[in-house]
Amino acid sequence: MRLEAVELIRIGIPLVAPFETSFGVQSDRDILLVKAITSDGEGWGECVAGEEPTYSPEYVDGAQHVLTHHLLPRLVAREDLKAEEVFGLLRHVHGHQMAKAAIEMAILDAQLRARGESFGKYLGAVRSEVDCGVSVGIHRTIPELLRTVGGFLDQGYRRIKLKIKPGWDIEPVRAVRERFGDVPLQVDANTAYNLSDAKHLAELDAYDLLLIEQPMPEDQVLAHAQMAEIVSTPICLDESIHSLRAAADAIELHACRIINIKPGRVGGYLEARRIHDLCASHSIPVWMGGMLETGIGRAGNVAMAAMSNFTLPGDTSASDRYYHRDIITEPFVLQGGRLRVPTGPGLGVTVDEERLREVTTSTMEMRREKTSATTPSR
Ligand code: OSB
Ligand code: MG
Repeated sequence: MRLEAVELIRIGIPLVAPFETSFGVQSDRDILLVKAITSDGEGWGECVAGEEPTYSPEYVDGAQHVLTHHLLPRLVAREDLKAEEVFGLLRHVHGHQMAKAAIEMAILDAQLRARGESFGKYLGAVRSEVDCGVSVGIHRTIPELLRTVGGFLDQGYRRIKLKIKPGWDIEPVRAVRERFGDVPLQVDANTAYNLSDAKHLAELDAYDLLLIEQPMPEDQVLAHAQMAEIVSTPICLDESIHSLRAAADAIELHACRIINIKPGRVGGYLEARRIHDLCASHSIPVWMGGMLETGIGRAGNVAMAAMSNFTLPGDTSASDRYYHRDIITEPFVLQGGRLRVPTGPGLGVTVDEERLREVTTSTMEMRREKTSATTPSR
């Protein structure tokens, strides 16, 4: 198919509650959506870059810039384009995985919608619904945290993940264990610690956690292997795993026993699938991460989480955990602690055009003929 045009749609949408991590608090999201208009029909992608480069070096304005000036020109110039070629065509642009993932996703969605195949079928889903966990932000007090966690458990979530940082780690874990017994529990530090904190984090070993996610900065892969000698709770990497190569190296170094897969962080669903397969061949369980996605990104993540080696509950929570009103016509609803994998063509969700208009803050269109003629500058 040919990529005739790409719409870059920015939306501003409030979260139902502020979400605090070791790198900051978020109350509203500024999200870049990508609509691919192809000779075979349309497809949607969602860019997971945040407003600021605090989780990763990518941020939403930068993603829009690199798409406009460096990525889309490499794709719209093609007479014939398949989603499977996108990753390779963009290889000379270093980094910018989230921006690359968004356009690959939109093209894959268009391609699959055109042939009536779902994301789940295409990716090799082996189940029709997926177990869901929920990521719980840092709270001001322990009683407030316990109220939030209790509410999520009442809704049926099958696993709780607590965000931690220095000064908010052992106490909240102890309090949740004491109040809620042996609920599946894990923590995520988002790089907030150093190797010198290993003895302190080893205190978490007493609480039977499923894993500790990304305790140290993303480039400190070897330090994670060294921390694993001191901390017996399994270490899981998130930020460090930005490619198949990074995953292979981390596994070889024994830096992690579990991997969190986020398609946006690794350059798209196809690279994410390669990481899934690599992990399966090394008996490394994986689980689906989350980036506070709208129903568009969530649809792809839920489909991928139905693959065989996704054996731990993911951060694939229901739409209402994030947004009062999602931008798809049928939001994701938790049923028995699970979400159903969409079965319709492509992502299998329909954008709610009225809601989309309501939250849209800007739109930009890149057309094939214009793009090939001029190099936009800023
Ligand atoms: O580290 O997993 C993370 C949200 C934004 C950036 C990074 C992370 C997260 C989450 C939320 O933990 C997961 C979700 O519910 O989407
Ligand atoms: Mg994480």
